[in-house]
Amino acid sequence: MTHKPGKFLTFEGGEGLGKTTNIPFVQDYLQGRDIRVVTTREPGGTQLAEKIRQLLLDTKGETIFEQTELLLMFAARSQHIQHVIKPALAQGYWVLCDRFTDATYAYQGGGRGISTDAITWLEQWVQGELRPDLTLLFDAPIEIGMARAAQRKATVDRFEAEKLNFFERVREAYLTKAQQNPDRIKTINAEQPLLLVQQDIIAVLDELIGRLPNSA
Ligand code: T5A
Repeated sequence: MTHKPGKFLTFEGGEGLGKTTNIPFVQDYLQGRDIRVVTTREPGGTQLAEKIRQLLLDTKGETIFEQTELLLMFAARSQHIQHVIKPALAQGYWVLCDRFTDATYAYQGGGRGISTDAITWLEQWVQGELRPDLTLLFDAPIEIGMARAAQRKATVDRFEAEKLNFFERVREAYLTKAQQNPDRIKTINAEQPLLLVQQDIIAVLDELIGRLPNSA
């Protein structure tokens, strides 16, 4: 049996701005429209990629150099694409992914200062033609996300331990990417109360669903 290929939706933004909170909400909303959904995350999503995630987030052990960090992100992504994302899309599932390559442009590019050319080369090599169909970018002043994340958990991972100006550069890189890709990346004001955030999300999803063939 052949399936209509699914859609690839990614959730992006700085720390603690509501990606993880809103993915189940989007999942429920889409399932309510009879859309089959798979949820996953990066780095991670397969057994090996989750092990790479642990290495990347661990605050102990030897220094991880920027280049190593970038390559580990794409090593995990390669596994994830081949084992999870592509098979699910081919079977007609919509894939909801907590972070993807826009995070690499923001954190390794903006945050660490790695050249866009290097990231673009790896993106092309590892992903081929695969790009998200839609990206929800949760945006707010970084202090808001940090305060929310701090309320939720006591420990910080290796990225959360970075300084404020690192996260300013991450936010800037995300916003630049959104400006460059206005059709794909929809910026959501994450400073609002959750109810309003979710109204904005529904508006974006309805717009996408409305553009599908036979959606009427
Ligand atoms: N990374 C990842 C890279 O450097 N390069 C890459 O290529 C990739 C893929 C792990 C790290 O990996 C880095 C970036 C990350 O540092 P992660 O697990 O997605 O990635 O990390 P976090 O962003 O740290 O995930 P968080 O779970 O902390 O943030 P979320 O998911 O954005 O926030 P969430 O939903 O957990 O919300 C935080 C708190 O705020 C509340 C929630 O209830 C929760 O308590 N909240 C709100 N409160 C009030 N109003 C609202 N509108 C709210 N929305 C949420």
